[in-house]
Amino acid sequence: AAQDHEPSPALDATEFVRVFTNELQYTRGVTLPQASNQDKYIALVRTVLRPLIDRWQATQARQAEQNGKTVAYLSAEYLLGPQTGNALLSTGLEDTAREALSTLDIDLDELIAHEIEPGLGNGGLGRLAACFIDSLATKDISAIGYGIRYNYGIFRQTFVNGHQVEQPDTWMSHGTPWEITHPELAQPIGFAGRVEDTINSAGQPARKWVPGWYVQAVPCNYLVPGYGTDTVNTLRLWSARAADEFNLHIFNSGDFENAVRARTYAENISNVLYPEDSTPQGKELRLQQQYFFVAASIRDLVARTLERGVSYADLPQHITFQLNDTHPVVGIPELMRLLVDDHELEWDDAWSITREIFNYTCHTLLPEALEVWPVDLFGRLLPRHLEIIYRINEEFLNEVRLNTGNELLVRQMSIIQEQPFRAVRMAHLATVGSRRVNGVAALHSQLLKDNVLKDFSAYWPDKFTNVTNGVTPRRFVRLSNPELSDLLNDAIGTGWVRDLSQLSQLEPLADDSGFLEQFALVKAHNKSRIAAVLAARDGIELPSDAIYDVMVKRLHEYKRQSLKLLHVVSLYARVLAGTLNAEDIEPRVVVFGAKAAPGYRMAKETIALINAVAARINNAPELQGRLKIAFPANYNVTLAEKLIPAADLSEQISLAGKEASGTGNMKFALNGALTVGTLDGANVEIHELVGDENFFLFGMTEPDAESLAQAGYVPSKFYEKDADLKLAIDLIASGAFSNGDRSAFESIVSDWLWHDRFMALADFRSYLDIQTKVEEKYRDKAAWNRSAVLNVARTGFFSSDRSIQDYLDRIWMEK
Ligand code: 26Q
Repeated sequence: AAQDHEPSPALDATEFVRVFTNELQYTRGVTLPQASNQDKYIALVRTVLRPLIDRWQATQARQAEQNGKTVAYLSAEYLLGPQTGNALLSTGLEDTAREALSTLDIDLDELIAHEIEPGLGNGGLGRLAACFIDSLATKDISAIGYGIRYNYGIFRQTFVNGHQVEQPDTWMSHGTPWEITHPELAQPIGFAGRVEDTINSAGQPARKWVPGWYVQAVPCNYLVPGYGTDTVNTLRLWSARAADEFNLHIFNSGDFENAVRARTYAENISNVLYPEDSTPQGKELRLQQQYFFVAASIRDLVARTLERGVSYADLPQHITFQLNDTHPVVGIPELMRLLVDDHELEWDDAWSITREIFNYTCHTLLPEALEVWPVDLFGRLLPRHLEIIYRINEEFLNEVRLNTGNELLVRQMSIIQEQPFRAVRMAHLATVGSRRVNGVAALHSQLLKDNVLKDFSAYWPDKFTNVTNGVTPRRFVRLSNPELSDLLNDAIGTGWVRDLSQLSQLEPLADDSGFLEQFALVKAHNKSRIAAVLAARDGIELPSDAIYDVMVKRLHEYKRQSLKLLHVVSLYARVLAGTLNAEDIEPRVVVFGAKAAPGYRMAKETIALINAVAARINNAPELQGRLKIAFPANYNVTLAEKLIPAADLSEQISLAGKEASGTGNMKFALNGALTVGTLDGANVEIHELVGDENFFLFGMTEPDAESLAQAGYVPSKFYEKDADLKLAIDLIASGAFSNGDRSAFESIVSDWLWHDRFMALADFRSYLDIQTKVEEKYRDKAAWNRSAVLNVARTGFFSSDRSIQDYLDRIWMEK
């Protein structure tokens, strides 16, 4: 039955050749001998798009007819990654395309590699949105993703003398054949201006927003194909175009040249993705982005639903808006404004509809990552929305006062903070205006209830739930690890691609030495593949027979890349000091991939330090080539797909209680890497599922870390007490990695000794000890491979298909 779901190609090789050459001729205007790689790539995409567009149109017709509930995922980020392979997979056209193109002497893989990935997200949150829309389509759910079509996605990272330098991401410079744009369907989005008293059509006093300027939101559609199903959903990203009215309002006619020039102000809105992913800057343009895409999205879906004859009161039966963090929360007052001001509903009716429609997913625990908007800025840009928020807050706080009589609680729960400046607390607005609030891993959801949103969870215990994150097995196993996929298909059939829980059928094969050897061959193959990729891409030379120890994620202090680095430096320092023989080091390649927010100084210095250490140890004769650091620049989805399948060890070493979930951790485990990790985020659930023997657990627990912080953490005590730690830090401080310049990494060294907010030094000993266990286990190949296979067999839970089912059961379809 599983075989039934294998996509069957809509074209054979002969037809493929015909359509492809036709596209070359009539959309590119070239003959085959004239065609560039860009021409061929576009012709390939347009050929593959045809059957997808047929399915897409059928999906829209079917969903309109069914008239059920549509899930609208609102996210400022979608970190899609390359599209071509996924489209070939879902159309079942990969083999056909390869065969067809080879008859024209074209290498399919070369064309696939030609694509520049749409990097319209920062990291975990944006990639999660991309996995979720994949799963929604695969599960045949009527869904639409809404977001922003940035002209420039996440910056391209380069290293200059080991320091990060950002380059603009020009992913659109040659256009993209994946996008279907409709400028004629643009809708005007207002900003600023004033609010007036007015009389509504029933003769009642009302408020009316008169915006000061407008921008047009142009829908750009992307197809989101399910796997093994006919469903092709839509990802609708909005692009900003200057409205004609724009100039009339701001400039007098007459100054034509300046009026035209001023159009770029409006078009700026969708120009660039903000690269901060943890300490949001309260930039006005960012708030413009948020309102721009949310207002366009809500109007789009509400209008289409009302057109189908649905009444206002019934909107919650037909629409659910899922808020991906607080970035789209301005949607709550926007829907209120739409219902009350534009559609003239009573406030109370509008409010009960709104609170039924929105749900909020929180992705953080760090207080500095919680979004707040100064009320003066907010009120200037969105004056009517601020009024609405004030009224929501007033009524909410009156209710809290009535129910609890606790004035302190009233202040704590207020949507408006007074100190250190008056601002809208977006997480409070989201919680008050949503029916359900969820965290992204079991521990995270618990900590949300205990800390960040504790007053709210005490007040509304049933509002809070958990949905543990997941990743799409299509992209992160089937596409990225074809050799493992073949092995799985032979062992348990092909059903796992749509039902990842079937991986549990592998369990008995963990004791089959023949299977373990085949598994080891796949891993070895993937290591050679990544070694070749890194040699060609970055000029990095690596042995392929070593432990591949991989830490890839955004650079942040709480994630503790510096702890990984201290481990490496400590091995080197001990070899130099003569307390460790290089021959006793199990050969190891430590791979880092990480972008730092451009304004995050400590993160950027950490990058420079990793590169400096790499430059030294990679050529240190004392180490006999047994320890290497590879830090390829510009880690992105394309590289992740090559790197993760090659990993033996997955580094998930955040301070317990700081990483909401993590999703890289899941991708690694599913590809048979063993995790070295703390009890943080979804690591807790991975550890629980794979079993302690198959996971390298270390470090403080969240309560441990909390007590240490309460007791007064003094990192220098750990430095004084631990000779290996001291040796490592002293080596860095001595200038060994900076040509004797002791000042180069001075701020990192003094941060370790005097602040160390995320307690890397406190976990150092435990981390070193567990890494010794890693080496011991790796020497026992059979034991290692057994654990690796058990990681695959026991982590099917982390499919984003399962996450989506949880959203359906606990949030979207919950009664
Ligand atoms: C907000 C306002 C202004 C500018 C930028 C931002 C902003 C942008 C991106 C704030 C946060 C982000 C991204 C957060 C993020 O990626 N969080 C991660 O989400 C993952 C998916 O749930 C989790 O697995 C990670 O643990 C969490 O860190």
